[in-house]
Amino acid sequence: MQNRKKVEVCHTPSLYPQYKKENQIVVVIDVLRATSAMCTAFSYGVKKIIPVATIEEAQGYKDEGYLVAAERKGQIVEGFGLGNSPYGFMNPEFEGKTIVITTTNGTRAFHTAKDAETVVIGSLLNLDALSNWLIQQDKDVLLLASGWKDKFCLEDTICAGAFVDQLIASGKFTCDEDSSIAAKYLYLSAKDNYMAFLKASSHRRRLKKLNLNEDIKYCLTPNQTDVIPIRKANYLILLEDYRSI
Ligand code: 3SL
Repeated sequence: MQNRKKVEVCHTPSLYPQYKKENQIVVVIDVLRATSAMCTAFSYGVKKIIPVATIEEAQGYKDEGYLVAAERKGQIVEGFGLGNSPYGFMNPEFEGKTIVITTTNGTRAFHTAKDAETVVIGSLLNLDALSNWLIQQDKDVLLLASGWKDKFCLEDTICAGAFVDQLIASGKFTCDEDSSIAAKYLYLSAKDNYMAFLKASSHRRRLKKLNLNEDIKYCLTPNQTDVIPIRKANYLILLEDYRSI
């Protein structure tokens, strides 16, 4: 039998040192809402995204004339016109543009994996496209959940579990860590109605209080795009652009 690759789930950025391995593909996941917003931006024609960790860095880019999105506590940071809502990125004027973004957890997780050889962006929105690509790579995969301020969160775990499910079903992957097995079972329990399953989840409640229910519904609707954002240096581009460089 062919040597199967490992798929693992890391539930928060601070656990990453215990999961990282050489030659592994890291999938950064922040379903609500950073990685969903990034996938949406690319699917609406954005050319490049520069994730930055701090508001100060974001401000520096803004001062240089960049288009900058900044979110903290689920809201647009004062002084920035754009936050983390996927709907904010459905803008034809952004086609071909570079966007700088900072968010509470998603951009932090992206930087946590800075030493990984390959980093891609995952969400429910690009679930099938990214799963199919991962299955073809013949490399171990680590699904890195952004969580909320380093705490476990349900929506990222469920999304990670959906990737685990597809990779295992391909017959090319195995998972023997409890973190991946738990993610897969949570996904199987949630998949028929993500909204209902996540009703009591902390971030869904947080966003609902901010009247962001439409964002939640959108982010929890799988397979709305085929984009695969991939890291090059310190920024993200589309996989197809990466291949043609
Ligand atoms: O934490 C993040 O990166 C954000 O996605 C959080 S929020 O959905 O904008 O509140």
